[in-house]
Amino acid sequence: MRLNAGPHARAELAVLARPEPAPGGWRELYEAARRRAARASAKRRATRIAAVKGRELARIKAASAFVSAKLERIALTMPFLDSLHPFYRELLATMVDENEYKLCLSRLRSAARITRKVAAEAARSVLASSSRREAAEARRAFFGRLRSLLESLDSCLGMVKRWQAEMSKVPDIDPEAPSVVITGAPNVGKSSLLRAISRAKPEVKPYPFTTTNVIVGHLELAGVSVQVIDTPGLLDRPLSEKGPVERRAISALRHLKGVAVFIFDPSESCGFPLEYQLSVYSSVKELWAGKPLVAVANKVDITSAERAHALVRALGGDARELIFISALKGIGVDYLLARLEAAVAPLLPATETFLRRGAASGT
Ligand SMILES: Nc1nc2c(ncn2[C@@H]2O[C@H](COP(=O)(O)OP(=O)(O)OP(=O)(O)O)[C@@H](O)[C@H]2O)c(=O)[nH]1
Ligand SMILES: [Mg+2]
Repeated sequence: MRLNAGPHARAELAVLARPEPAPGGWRELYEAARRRAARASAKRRATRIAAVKGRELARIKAASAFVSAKLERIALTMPFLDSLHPFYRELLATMVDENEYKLCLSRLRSAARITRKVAAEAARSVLASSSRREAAEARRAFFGRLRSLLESLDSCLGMVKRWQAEMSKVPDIDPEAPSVVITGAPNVGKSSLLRAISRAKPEVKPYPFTTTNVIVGHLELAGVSVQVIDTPGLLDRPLSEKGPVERRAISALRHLKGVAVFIFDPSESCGFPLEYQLSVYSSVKELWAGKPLVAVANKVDITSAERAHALVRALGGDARELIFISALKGIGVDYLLARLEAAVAPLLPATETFLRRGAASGT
């Protein structure tokens, strides 16, 4: 069962998922327009001037209708940044420059308008022409203008194509539903945990920054399917210095709801000393303020007692709730799941809670 997926979130995702594919470059669009024009006039063998004009008009109309509709569809099916949920808006901001994005989409829309205007002018010239040659010249002039217009859009079309490729990697997350957000320094075992508790298969590698995007899996907690979000590793540096990959994790911590799992690697085999991981922990606590957070010490299978104690000492009061696990070996994972269930249950909508109680009591 999908939990509390608001209609607003669904509509956004549908738009993110199905944009009108941008062409590889201006030439692809131009050649497609020429083919439409050729097809539109294929059956019109004309010799008399009126018929010749009709054929040229059909070519112009077919090409301009195709180009303007295509440009408009591309612009309109790209997500409208201002109305996106803040989580998606911030996530997309790591992939696109907002100003460049808006400018480029508005250029596509105005190019669609200009195409129609230029076509109307060309049509008037065709109608006013007094010979076959004049009519053909008016049509050629139209295609010349169309060609330079599309040429001038080349870099914009290329950008849209790149943005669409990036956006296709954005996972289907309902930002209004409770999530389990897995976070921590790089290489500590976040993706290994997602693998251990869901059917998702994120990449796991023995080096930092393997995960470069937010990844979603699903987990049944308290009888309800809950989203589990794996995030890129965080470094201990100010927000202003964070690159796009880290900022994807930040957008999840800032805007998603539910419970966060902060993973420590006290064995330090991740390559980040404990002290460093503790600084990352402090910044995550700030970002996730007011929402439940479960601290986890991973890689218990290779952690010395001395390193484990060092973490417990450094955490002070927070160590009371620390859970030792091995995501790789499955040690302590059931206990962690029970803790997550207890943390998520109060966040579930009242109807869900009611249904679960009913099921438990056999009603
Ligand atoms: N011994 C041991 N190794 C583990 C455990 N969990 C993860 N690892 C190893 O730690 C390395 C990093 O694991 P990942 O799951 O990719 O870590 P991550 O935190 O997702 O890394 P980034 O995405 O790069 O931030 C891999 O070599 C894993 O096999 C564990 O419980 N025990
Ligand atoms: Mg990872």
